[in-house]
Amino acid sequence: MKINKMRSVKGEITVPGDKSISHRAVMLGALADGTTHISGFLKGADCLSTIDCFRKMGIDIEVDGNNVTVHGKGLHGLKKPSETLYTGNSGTTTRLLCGILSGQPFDTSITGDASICKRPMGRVTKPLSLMGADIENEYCPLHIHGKSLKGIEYNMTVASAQVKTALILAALYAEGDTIIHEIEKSRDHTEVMLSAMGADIEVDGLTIKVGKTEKLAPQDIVVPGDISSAAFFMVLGAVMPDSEITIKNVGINPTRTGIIDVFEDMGADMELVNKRSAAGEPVADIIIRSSKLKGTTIGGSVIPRLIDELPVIAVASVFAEGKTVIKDAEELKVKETNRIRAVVDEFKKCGIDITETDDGMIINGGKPIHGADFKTDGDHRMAMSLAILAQLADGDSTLDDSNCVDVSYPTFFEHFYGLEK
Ligand code: SPQ
Repeated sequence: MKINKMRSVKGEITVPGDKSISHRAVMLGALADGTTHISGFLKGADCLSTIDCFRKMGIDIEVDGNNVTVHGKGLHGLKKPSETLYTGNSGTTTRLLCGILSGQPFDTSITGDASICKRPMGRVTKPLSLMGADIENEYCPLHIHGKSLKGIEYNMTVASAQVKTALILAALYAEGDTIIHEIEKSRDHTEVMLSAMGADIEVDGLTIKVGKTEKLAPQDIVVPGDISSAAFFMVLGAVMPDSEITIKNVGINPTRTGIIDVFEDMGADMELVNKRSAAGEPVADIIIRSSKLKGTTIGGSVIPRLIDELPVIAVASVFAEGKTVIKDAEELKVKETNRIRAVVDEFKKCGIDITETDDGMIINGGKPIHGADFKTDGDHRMAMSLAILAQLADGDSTLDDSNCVDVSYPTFFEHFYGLEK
């Protein structure tokens, strides 16, 4: 796909629903006793994989536009699927299912696409095994033999919401309390949703305590717009000349707003307006205007709060004056692609001054760049980031695969070109 150039952008968009919340709403809705109504659901490929897996376990799920109705059968109502569960490109589906399926009275197998088969699953299977789980393999396909589980106290070794959530979900089935200590605060949508559903869960800073839970109450879940999708338009609006974008209804849960902190540091012309709460999650509209960005250092506890936004933040830093250092971000290596290597390799094609480091990258911004033929390697976030990078490059650019945006943002290109002034 050739990336058509726009001179400036203006307008209003509503980004699709939050991917992390959409997954959790289906999973927890399936485990609740009764009907959960979800509005604002993200109909991206990853969340549709989650729906497909639960349908294969006997859960009746209706999809009508972005409204989803999940007829939950309770914590003990799943049935053994007759085939291997296929999770597509979705790390969240794969890892969270490990937590749920470890304590079921039946065996299951899970696999996904080529990217999923390369992503490490030992980070969930190992701590789950301490609870008594029996999972074969550390890469997909995984074979899960359902067992009785017991609570544990566990110090996390990576800042990962997926690992944390897998343990929390297994803990709902385990005898005795499970206590999890995070090393950094990661997204807490599972904890928020489970509390609302009446689970035995307490959060105190970085510590989460979960007891065996008999019943989850179904909910009406309103999914806010995904800040990880809004991030592309925050960067587009900031770097394009003579531009202004209003991004409506964006989830601003503090465990997700690292990009807002970084944009403030970089001097972005940005406003958060109309702050409100939607079904337990904070929401706002974000207004972003052309900005004179400056380089910054990004590392430490902010990393889990913006991990998925780092490729597009790297794009912003290309157009910022001075040096940007991204550090403590080794986790980028185990995403849909190695997102440190992918960003560095693709950015170098444009003549960008970028250096790969062990835990991130260093970018010297504010210099002219030229277009290139980009490879996405099927990574949705790389595709969208590179489309924005291409806007300010001299000459033409192409993307080898633009369909991968369907994973998290099927309407991305419609919104992107719809903003041309
Ligand atoms: O679901 P998947 O494939 O892992 O998706 C990604 C993404 O870029 O969309 C990561 F590749 O998001 C993860 C995120 O990086 C979604 C997620 C969640 O919903 O719990 C948590 C993060 O992963 P992790 O490993 O840090 O817990």
